[in-house]
Amino acid sequence: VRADAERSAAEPNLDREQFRLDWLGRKQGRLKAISDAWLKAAPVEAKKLIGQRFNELKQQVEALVDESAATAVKVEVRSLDISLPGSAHRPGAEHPLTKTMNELVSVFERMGYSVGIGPEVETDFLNFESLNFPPNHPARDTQDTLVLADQEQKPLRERLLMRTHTSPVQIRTMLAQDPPLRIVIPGKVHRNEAQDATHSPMFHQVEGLCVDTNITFSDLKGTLDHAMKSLFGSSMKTRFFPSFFPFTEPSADVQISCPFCNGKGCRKCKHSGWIELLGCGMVDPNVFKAVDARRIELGLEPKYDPAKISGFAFGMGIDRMTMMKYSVSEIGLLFSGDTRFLSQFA
Ligand code: FA5
Repeated sequence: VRADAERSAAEPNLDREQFRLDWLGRKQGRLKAISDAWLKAAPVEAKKLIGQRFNELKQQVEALVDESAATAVKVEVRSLDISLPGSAHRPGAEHPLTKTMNELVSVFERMGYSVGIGPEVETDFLNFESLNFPPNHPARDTQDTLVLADQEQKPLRERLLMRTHTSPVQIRTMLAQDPPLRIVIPGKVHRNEAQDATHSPMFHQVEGLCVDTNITFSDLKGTLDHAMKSLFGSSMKTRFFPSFFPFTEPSADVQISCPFCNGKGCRKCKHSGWIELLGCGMVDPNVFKAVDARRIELGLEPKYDPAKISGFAFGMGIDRMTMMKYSVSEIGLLFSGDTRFLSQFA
């Protein structure tokens, strides 16, 4: 009873340690004194009874000590100083690549385009053959391909590979939908290329496809000029250079006036004032023919007669576009996951 009373008295002052020492201290604690005075000195016939009583007392005291400790934990929690400054949690931010991709996609959405996606593992037919790259044609060498293992026993058109561009999704779209259509397709692509400052074996493209009656090259120019101005600012200029892609005819490479020097000429644009950003062109009639042939194989009505419809397509490298937009010197920084780099975009 005395121990209990003392414990209660000690609690408001949190003097628990003193209470514990007073009772359980090895040299001068009360239990030690009781043990010396009563237990050790007891006559043999009383030892059992006194021992029992002593143990009861000891357990009681220990329970009080434990109870005090539990209360102490609660008291300490309650006594947290809420006026202390908290530790900062920095919120995450959109990756610069995702930012560029989303901005670009929404520019096209505002022009009435819908958004599509496709798989990164493709068939040779969709990645190459239907896009007018015949088997063994040298144009295939322009996109060094990563092929999946154990495909040799399959017919060439069914062999699986990592898509080298987002253009196969043009074919997927035309097999699934009837014209007219306007679609943008963002996604990852893979090529067997060594990494340097501007090349990566995995990079990102945004593909575009517009098919309708009477689509002309000037529609293509106007659309891409508007998209580039929306992304880089209205003072930016575009120019179109003749180029070659098997799936577009005529084809063009689009250059924009260098955003680093405003077209005056600097190291970034090799003093030309222009930077190349994307490939584009009018959909080659052979692509429409391949789509209709495949639609017939699949039991669908052919709808892409090149005598009745026309279209344009484009493909942009989003990694390089992001590098332009945010003055990033190394493509590898975009994939490094280095928070010192990424936190600059928060
Ligand atoms: C194509 O991939 C075509 N499919 C584009 C196209 C689509 C043309 C529709 C016409 C109609 P190209 O191989 O040039 O084209 O690649 C397009 C863009 O991807 C390039 O302009 C460049 O910005 C980017 N690119 C190509 N290779 C790499 C690479 N290794 N690393 C980073 N970006 C790359």
